[in-house]
Amino acid sequence: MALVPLKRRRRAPSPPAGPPGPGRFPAVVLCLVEKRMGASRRAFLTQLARAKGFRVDRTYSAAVTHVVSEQNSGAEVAQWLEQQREECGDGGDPALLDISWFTESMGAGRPVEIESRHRLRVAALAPHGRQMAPYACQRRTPLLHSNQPLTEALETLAEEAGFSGSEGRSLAFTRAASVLKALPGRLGALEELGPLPGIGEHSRRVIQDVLEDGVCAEVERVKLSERYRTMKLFTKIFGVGVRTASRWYQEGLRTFLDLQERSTKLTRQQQAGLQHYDDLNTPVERSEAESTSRAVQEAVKRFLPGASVTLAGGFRRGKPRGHDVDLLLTHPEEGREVGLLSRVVSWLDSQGLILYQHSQENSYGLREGPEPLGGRDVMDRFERCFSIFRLEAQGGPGAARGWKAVRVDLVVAPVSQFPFALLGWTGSRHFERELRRFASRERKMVLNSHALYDTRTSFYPLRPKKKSSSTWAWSMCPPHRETPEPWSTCPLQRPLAAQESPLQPWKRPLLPPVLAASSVFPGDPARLVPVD
Ligand code: TTP
Repeated sequence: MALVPLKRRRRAPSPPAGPPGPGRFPAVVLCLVEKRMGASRRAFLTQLARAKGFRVDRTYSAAVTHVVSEQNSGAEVAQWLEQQREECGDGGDPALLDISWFTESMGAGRPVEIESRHRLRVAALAPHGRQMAPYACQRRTPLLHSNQPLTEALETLAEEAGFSGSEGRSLAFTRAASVLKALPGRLGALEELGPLPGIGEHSRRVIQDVLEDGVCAEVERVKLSERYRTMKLFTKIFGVGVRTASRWYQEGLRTFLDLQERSTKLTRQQQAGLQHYDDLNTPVERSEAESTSRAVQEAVKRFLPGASVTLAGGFRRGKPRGHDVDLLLTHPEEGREVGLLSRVVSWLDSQGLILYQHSQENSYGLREGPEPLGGRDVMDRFERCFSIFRLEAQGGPGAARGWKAVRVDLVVAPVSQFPFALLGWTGSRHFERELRRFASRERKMVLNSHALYDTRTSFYPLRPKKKSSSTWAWSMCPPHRETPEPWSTCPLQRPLAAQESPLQPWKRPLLPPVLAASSVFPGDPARLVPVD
């Protein structure tokens, strides 16, 4: 390629900003990777391509169809792409090409057909696979990834297995999907997977079918099956779990009309769920989650100044939308949070903001100790309120009537348990499950949303020592820029003296053994994907 000398010119003009229209080839949008190519050469190539009628975008977006780089490996460009996707919050699935494709296209005056010799080898997947950590909580999983059709197929089977009560099978498909989400690029062939952990025979067959035919017949059959469709319809009602939906299905119920005609007995929660079914199954936007959080903050401030409200769940992981809003309430002084929830909920109710609510008391006793090692206690015992808010509609389905029903969970955590609550409520469910499995199998500890216990020495809870502590669980909920309070005010930011311990009557709070955070969890959980 001798279009321009590789040597850098003294002043590198940046490529002309903005794409000028669709160009002569509307199906092709180029983006050139500057790394190794250099700014001046990139600017020159951009101008050249535009002169020939190509659209060349300066920054990456989902519109880009061809990413061209020079002297970079496939793995490097795949990593670059992942970063761009995260930055622009946009997906896209462009071809990753070597400069040879660009040179030939310029020579031909049109985009030449992409041949395999033009493609960058992202077969770095196999080596990556061999290095891939076995637990999902040890892997970096980006919000947007390149294997959507594969993970969707596996997750459909996971969901179906869950509907049939086959927890083991459901978990196997979920694990396989989670591994694919952590791959650095798009999987082109099954062989590229190599000996990846967590992908069993059945999942491999599904992957192969999707890679070869674009769909997997088994998945398509499941999606069309009456049982799957009915279970999906019913479990999307707030308050209806797999067991209830399954019973209704066995009784021959298939539609909401059936529920009505057979006078099916519904709980108050299910009635509310059915009444607001459409709204509750419309994604909650981040702006809606934030305005919910502000409303709760205002109420909290009225009754307990200094208390904090933290947005958790998928939104804390960076998702732009979710199915509900999870808010954690705490106060920097242990015990001050008691009684707060009922006052907040009553006030919000009096303001006409609550359509439905039911609360549950805190039932966690530190004396009890945790579940036995390997126990499956994923539910926490914090005081909480399951509610449906009446939120001012900001466009969308509720715009005509002016409001929208939104599911909100309010959870109160005493400050000594707050780091664990925040970690537990950040999710995803699969991440949490894996974290607990890691704790139990690899560290002989028990982690839940209240505490971390060392079962080798005792069942005493370990407490976070300070922000910079090497406790791995603590390090997994670092102060994130999106996490406002209570990190700035939280006393746990400094080491607590034994007498300050909120964990009385434990005689002596055990300090965590040295567990290097980096060996466990290299990334920031706030940027992890939901894998459930
Ligand atoms: P969810 O709100 O159920 O899930 P999410 O926010 O990840 O998903 P979406 O984006 O679709 O809204 O739960 C958030 C996390 O909180 C979840 O990963 C596990 C945890 N959690 C508990 O610890 N206890 C609970 O009772 C529930 C409902 C969730």
